[in-house]
Amino acid sequence: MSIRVGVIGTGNIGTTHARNLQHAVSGAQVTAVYDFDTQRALDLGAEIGAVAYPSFEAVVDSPEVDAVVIASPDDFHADQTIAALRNGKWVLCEKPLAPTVAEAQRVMDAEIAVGHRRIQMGFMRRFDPGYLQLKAELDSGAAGEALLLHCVHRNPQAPYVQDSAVILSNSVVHEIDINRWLLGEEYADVTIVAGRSTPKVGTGVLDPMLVLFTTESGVLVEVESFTNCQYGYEVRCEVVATEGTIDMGSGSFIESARGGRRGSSIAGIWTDRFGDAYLRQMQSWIDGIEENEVNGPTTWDGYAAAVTAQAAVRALTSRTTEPIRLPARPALYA
Ligand code: ISE
Repeated sequence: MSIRVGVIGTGNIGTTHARNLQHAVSGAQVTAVYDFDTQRALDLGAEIGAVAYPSFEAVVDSPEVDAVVIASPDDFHADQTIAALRNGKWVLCEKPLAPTVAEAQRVMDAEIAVGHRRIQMGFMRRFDPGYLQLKAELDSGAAGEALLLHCVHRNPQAPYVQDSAVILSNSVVHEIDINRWLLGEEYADVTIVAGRSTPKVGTGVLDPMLVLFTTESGVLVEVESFTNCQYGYEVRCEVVATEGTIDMGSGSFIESARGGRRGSSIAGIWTDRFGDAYLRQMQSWIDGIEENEVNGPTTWDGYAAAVTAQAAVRALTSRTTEPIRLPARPALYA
């Protein structure tokens, strides 16, 4: 029997997830959608054949829903995830788990109280072919041990991200998670470096900025975050290691030459660059539910990312290196 999914939040990513689940993921069907923009939910429901519900509470309470995708604005993630847990639902929570550590802690406490992992975090880059190849090459040891990562995360525009702290918790959170996963270790500290910002942002917003992490083993992770680069959507990662380098490139696998010019296309938005990863993520989530387990990043990963992001937010104002300290990992996430 198909896993019946409710999608809360039918903006860009919620709609992408709903369409993937309805048309491309095996073992799932979308039975419910909700958005505070009622018409947007009605339009998506009519398009994919799902019922538009009047509230998120009605979705998480529905006997026609087994699992819920939380794709609402970040500030709603914690409460909606906890409500879904308390109604016995499986959850795919879009990143971030929560903008603050306190909210992330509440979610983790709620899942520990349930006594079984039921939340998968929407860190879809872990399913991206480019990052999977990068990790496989690093783990092979052929390039030696990682010493330094150069990361670039550029959005063409991010009008709803007009705050340096939100850029860290909403956008840089991807680098925070993927580099923990890539290197298999936690961070020790973080420093923010910024100079002139683009005139496309308001006064005081650091865009671009460099976020410099040091891991517990001393690997330097440098992240350029630029959310208003104008030219396109680009995510890069180059590993500098003891015997060589490994470069994921920009994920555009085709380079063409004609008319005296050579080049490749550039993604317009994250659903272009990571379309395959979003689909693979959803299939892993549904497959995991069928096996009564979480097949991907857990609430602990969401919590660790929240702790790290909050330390970066402190570094924004302190303008000094801030330590990053995680508590012991709860047994549920061992
Ligand atoms: C957005 O929510 C995403 O998750 C994208 O992957 C990221 O590039 C963007 O900056 C976020 O706002």
